Amino acid sequence: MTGTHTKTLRVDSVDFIDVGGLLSPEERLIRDTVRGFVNTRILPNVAEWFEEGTLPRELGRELGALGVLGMHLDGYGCPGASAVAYGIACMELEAGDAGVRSFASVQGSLAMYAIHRWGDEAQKQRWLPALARGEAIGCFGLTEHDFGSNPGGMRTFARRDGSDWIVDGTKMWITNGSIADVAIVWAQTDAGIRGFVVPTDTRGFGASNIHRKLSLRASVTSELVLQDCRLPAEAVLPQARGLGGPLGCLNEARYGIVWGAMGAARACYETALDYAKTRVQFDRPIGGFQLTQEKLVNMLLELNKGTLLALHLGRMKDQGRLAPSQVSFGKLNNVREALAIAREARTVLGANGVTLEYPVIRHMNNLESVLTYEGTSEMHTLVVGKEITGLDAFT
Ligand code: TGC
Ligand code: FAD
Repeated sequence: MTGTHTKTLRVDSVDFIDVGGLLSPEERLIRDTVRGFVNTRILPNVAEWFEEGTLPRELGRELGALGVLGMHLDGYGCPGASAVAYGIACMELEAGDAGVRSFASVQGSLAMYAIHRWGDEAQKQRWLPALARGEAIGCFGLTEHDFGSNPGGMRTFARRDGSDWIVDGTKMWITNGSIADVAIVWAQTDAGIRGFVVPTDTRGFGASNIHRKLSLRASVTSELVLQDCRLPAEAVLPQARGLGGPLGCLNEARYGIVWGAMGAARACYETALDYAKTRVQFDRPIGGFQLTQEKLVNMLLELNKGTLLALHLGRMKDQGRLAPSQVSFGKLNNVREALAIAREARTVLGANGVTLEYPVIRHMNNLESVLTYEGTSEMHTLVVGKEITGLDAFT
């Protein structure tokens, strides 16, 4: 009878259904290595960075040495890891802080991926090895003040002047903007949307930081201004034409968020579970009250389901059969559930839940940005809605 054996099986209180058991030894090694880095380098410092509203620039080189910048890209000094391995790294980084995962996402999935996917050989040689090592920092300028969810309406314009390009326009909410060495800037042209590789020391390029954020504070967010910014002909990404150029990059970063959100959720759940076992009210640990147990179990269900979903989508991506709408499915579900977990965890901690002494409210506030960037939850709902009905409800 299997029933008697079942009693002796050990069940983990976090990875309850043993999603970790589905990982290869190499994937587990990557998980443990990134987790170790987060435990020693990020967690002891991140509350302070968050409070100060900074992220140390030198972290770029450290993340490069860790091998997580452009880790799913091949060649040019990139590790060529699988999509699952990349996702696991995102999950572990975001268990530290979404700002750190954002740094890696923007560098690897947006700036580096754009060059890797759409660039020519010279652009790849010039930028990818330095970006992989974290010696150079990249950013990705798509959003504008008046064009967030609808980037196709962007006003930034690039016109020809002889063989050169002259770019004018403003980009808003750009992660790493003011610390970047190179910006991937998307602009309208007479022939539709094109992408440009812009060294940030180009005359006419400027970046200033956006202050007073209450979310993703351990992350630099900037406004980019391009004024009569003259670029040589070879600055354009030759293979990218139309909105599919930037949206193709977003698929990569959105996929990383499917995993990353579960890292933040795990950190919140673990904190709430520990707290519930030790915090005493009415002469007993609050984890002994039925209402607290229901909260913890609901968090556990969504954490494990979301992690399993991330792994499933990752395996599909590695097999080359993950559609953009399936990435939207994952981002929509996992960020929504991570936010719900963070909010529930916050209640378990009572007043302690509102301080930076515990990671929960930091993750909770970060997840508000994660819900919005890389496509809002509404946009991803409409992407999935369009896929299942065949009807476009965006306009
Ligand atoms: P639509 O007509 O549907 O499509 C235009 C062209 O794009 C293609 N396409 C895609 N290609 C690859 N991947 C995708 N996910 C794609 N979605 C669409 C499409 O096939 C078409 O190609 P073609 O060749 O036929 O021209 O475009 P639309 O204007 O109706 O817009 C659709 C919509 C709303 C889904 C899209 O605009 C969208 O995704 N909006 C959200 C914008 C967004 O996500 N912005 C993110 C900015 S970057 C950021 O937030 C970084 S945060 C960084 C951090 O982690 O810190
Ligand atoms: P809007 O598009 O104005 O949307 C406002 C609300 O209206 C949302 O709820 C939206 O879902 C809803 N809405 C809009 N249209 C519809 C519709 N058709 N149907 C239903 N609801 C609709 N961008 C970059 O390019 N690069 C970056 O590196 C970057 N980093 C970011 C970092 C942070 C911290 C943040 C907060 C944002 C970042 N962004 C970046 C910008 C981000 O991608 C945009 O904020 C996002 O795409 C939404 O655009 P918006 O803020 O203009 O909101």
